Amino acid sequence: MTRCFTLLLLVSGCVTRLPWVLGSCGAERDLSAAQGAPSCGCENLRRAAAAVEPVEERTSSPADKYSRGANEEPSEARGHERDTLSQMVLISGGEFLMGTDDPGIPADGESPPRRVHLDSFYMEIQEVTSRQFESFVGATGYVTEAEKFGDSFVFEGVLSETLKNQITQAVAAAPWWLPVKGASWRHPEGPDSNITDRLDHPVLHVSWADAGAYCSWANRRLPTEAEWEYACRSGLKDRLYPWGNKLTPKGKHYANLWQGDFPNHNSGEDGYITTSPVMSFPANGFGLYDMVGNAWEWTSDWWTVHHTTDEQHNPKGPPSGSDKVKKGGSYMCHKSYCYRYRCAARSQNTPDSSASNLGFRCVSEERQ
Ligand SMILES: [Ca+2]
Ligand SMILES: [Ca+2]
Repeated sequence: MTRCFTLLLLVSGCVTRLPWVLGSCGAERDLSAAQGAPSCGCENLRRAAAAVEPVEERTSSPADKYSRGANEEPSEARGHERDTLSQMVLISGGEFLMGTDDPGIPADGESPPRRVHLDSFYMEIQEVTSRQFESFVGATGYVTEAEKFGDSFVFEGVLSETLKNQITQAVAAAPWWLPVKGASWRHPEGPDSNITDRLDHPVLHVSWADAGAYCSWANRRLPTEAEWEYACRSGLKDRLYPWGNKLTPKGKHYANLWQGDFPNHNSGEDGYITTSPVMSFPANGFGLYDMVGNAWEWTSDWWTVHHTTDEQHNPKGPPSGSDKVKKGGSYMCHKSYCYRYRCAARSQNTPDSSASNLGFRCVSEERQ
């Protein structure tokens, strides 16, 4: 069985797609592709393995201190985490310009802008939480792909010192990602961690199939990229973020992102070093929380960076591919490395990937 992870790396000002190949993929290693630091043209990068190096040689030091900062006044919705399915809001159909003519990361295929028409749909107002996923697993006995494979990717900054000392390899070019045995949605930082005190945080370490299985169980589905982006924009035209163009209007944080120097120091100015409880930040104009930041969110689309400029109705992306589109960025995103907490921004992972910053939410055609 092949299981390949895709990581992102900023090299010489260019975001490089850095795949990590594990297990039986090891024979497919192609270090020349992984180690090359291309100028932009990143869309041409091949899938290949990253070199690994001893942990001792890595120089990054993790951010591991929690710091409460802004947002002293929590959202009214906070604390309303549910042990059932998420509330949904109607996203009234309409047309919008998907993508942008001013891409923050051109290699990601953010351009060109294209006119898209969408039918109405309902969207969960929050990322699916660990509590909700636990209900699903309790009802179905579902086993996630990370649990089957026996490992998942964890950001070094959230690992315990004990566990870090046991790991002997890391991705050479992106040493902040470590493959951790036993990491899963129940144990986000490995076997010595649990979710007891954060059941209202987004569920992590779920693959694309895992996310789809949850949505199907809920009689829902993953959003298309177009639906997700339309919902993110919440009726605003040509804006970077769900709330406008300023990242922190009047000094207030509107999303759980990274402040400080990635990957070595996260100041936690927004109140959270890692994930936050869902709905800790203000909703957008459609009543949707955490559309950018907190956890990345899977969409149903296959990945491509080539888009038609023809008007489209309810586009569903390419018919096939190797990676799936994810949207919104995460608590790990900083402008210097991952300027992807914009509605037009996008990234991708192989469908069987899972990591400590990737989750999802569901949509439906029907009110439920
Ligand atoms: Ca944060
Ligand atoms: Ca999110």
